[in-house]
Amino acid sequence: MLTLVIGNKNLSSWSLRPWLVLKHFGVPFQEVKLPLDTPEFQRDIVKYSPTRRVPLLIDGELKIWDSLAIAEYLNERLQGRAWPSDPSARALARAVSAEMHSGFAALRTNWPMKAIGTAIVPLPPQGIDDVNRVQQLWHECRSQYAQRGPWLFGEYSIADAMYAPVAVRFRHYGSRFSSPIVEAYQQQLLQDPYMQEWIAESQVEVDTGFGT
Ligand SMILES: N[C@@H](CCC(=O)N[C@@H](CS)C(=O)NCC(=O)O)C(=O)O
Repeated sequence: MLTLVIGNKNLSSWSLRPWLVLKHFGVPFQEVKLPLDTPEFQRDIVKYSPTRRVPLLIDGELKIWDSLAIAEYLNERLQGRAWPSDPSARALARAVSAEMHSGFAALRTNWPMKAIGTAIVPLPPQGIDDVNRVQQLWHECRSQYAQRGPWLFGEYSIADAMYAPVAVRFRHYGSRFSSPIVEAYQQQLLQDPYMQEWIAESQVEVDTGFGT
């Protein structure tokens, strides 16, 4: 049985990504949840992660840190099913996922993920550029792959998991959308039953005061 060590569901955008990959591809796992930004987190995370960060996947003796490395490991266990089967689509899916993983710092810093609630927080120009770029790539992917299914590259892939927290941010901070195609994809991510499960569990955390 795999174990995924994660942070609060309300707050931990990096944890959400591999959690969604596990759920979407039906991989059984158990989760260990640590409350971010608490002394308890600092005490317990050292038992699991050399980087003191979540997420982390445990498979027997093997410990894999970092969301994208976990997603790649799961993809190998799934015989490549977590990326698009078409080589061109697969290359683009990897490019947009890498862009998410290494970029959009202004968006991530100014609009941290909160699954519950709403807020009005103006973005600096770099944050607005990030929002525009995300929406541009969503529009391009959805326009190109619409006939194959409702996800970025038609069928669900790691790329959708990588952008799921952005859909949550857009909702929380009331982002505008550059086109109906972009807004429909945000809704696709939010209405996903696994995302709904994550949001419901986030609400329980908030109601019970789990973490911050
Ligand atoms: N590049 C890492 C980022 C992981 C990360 O920053 N995780 C945050 C939570 S979303 C964390 O563990 N923060 C705890 C801390 O900094 O003390 C990944 O993709 O997994």
